[in-house]
Amino acid sequence: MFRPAKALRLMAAAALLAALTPSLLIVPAAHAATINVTTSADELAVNGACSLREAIQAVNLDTVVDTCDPSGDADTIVLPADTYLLSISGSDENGAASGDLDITSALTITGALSSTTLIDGGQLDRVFDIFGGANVTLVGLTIQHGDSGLNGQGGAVRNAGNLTLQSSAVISSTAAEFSGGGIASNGALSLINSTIAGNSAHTGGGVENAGALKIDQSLIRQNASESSGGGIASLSGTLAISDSSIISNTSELGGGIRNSGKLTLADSLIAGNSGEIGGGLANDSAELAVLTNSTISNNIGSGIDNFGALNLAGSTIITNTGSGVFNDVQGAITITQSTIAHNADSGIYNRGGLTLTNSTISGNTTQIDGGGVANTGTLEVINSTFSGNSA
Ligand SMILES: [Ca+2]
Ligand SMILES: [Ca+2]
Ligand SMILES: [Ca+2]
Repeated sequence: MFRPAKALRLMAAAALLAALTPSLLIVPAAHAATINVTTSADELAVNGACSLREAIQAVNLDTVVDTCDPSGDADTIVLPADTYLLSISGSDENGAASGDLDITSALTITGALSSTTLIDGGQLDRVFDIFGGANVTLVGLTIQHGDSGLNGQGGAVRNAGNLTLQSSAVISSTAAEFSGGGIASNGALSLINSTIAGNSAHTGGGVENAGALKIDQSLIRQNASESSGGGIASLSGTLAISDSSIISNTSELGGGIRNSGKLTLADSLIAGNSGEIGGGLANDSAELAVLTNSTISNNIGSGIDNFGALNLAGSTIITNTGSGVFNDVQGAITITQSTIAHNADSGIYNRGGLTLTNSTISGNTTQIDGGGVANTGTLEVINSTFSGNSA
């Protein structure tokens, strides 16, 4: 029997399929090769085994190196779970022949897991050197024990190209005389579901950015720098952080983050960092920094030290050992729908321009004047609550 409802459904399904089919039939124009690394040894010998260094040379040169065959443009190197210890020394070399692994071409390196696939620099040099124009994705691996020595920025990674780090980690690396203990980037860098931990540098213990840096669902933990940006030093360019944690980093200026570029931070945590100026965040950018739905807590020093322009909305600044927010004479801050509570050296110390709207300032203390807000600048308070502060 003819059933119009079912027929209509079938016709609709057929139409949908017809609409989808052309896109389903599209296949990549270029053949993308997969290169399987078959030895954990760091070698360039023609011995029937494809090493990581040989695989990268093969992609860079688009030619077969030993048994590594890179047919096509966009190549994927597959690294089985193992420790790949770099042992061919010789820094300041850019053909992946010695020291760091130089990448000059489009490339994806896929490990098994960040806990089982380790690329270890052996403190010989940094680990990866990514050149301008190279589009590189690193997935499921850990990069460790890089040391750029006297050979410039980037303890583990120097990026001038377009680098995405996904479900990966950069740990225990150093650029003692330079910036970017974990990664130094003046290109485009995305950290997704990744960890940057235990790195150190003169500036930017975890990451130094002078390009476009995006951090999502990631952890920046226990990095240290001498001068600024224990976790991250964003010296210029853009820094966009979402759903991430910046924890237990240390520096002189900006224990967690030092920002001199354009910063947005959303749905994130800056906690337990330590800094003389800006325990959690030091912002000295004239470009508006926008912080939303975030928590800045338990930092040693102030939660935020601001010398620039900053908007804080829907956020909590709590139990920092210095001021919750310190706003210097040249600083301009707008705080909306936020809570500043239980900070030890005034909730807010304002010397510049501050507008406080629909916010709560409670339980803050100081040994001097102004437990809730100590103000020597320009202050406007709209519809806000002050309670339980002491001085
Ligand atoms: Ca070989
Ligand atoms: Ca190099
Ligand atoms: Ca090299």
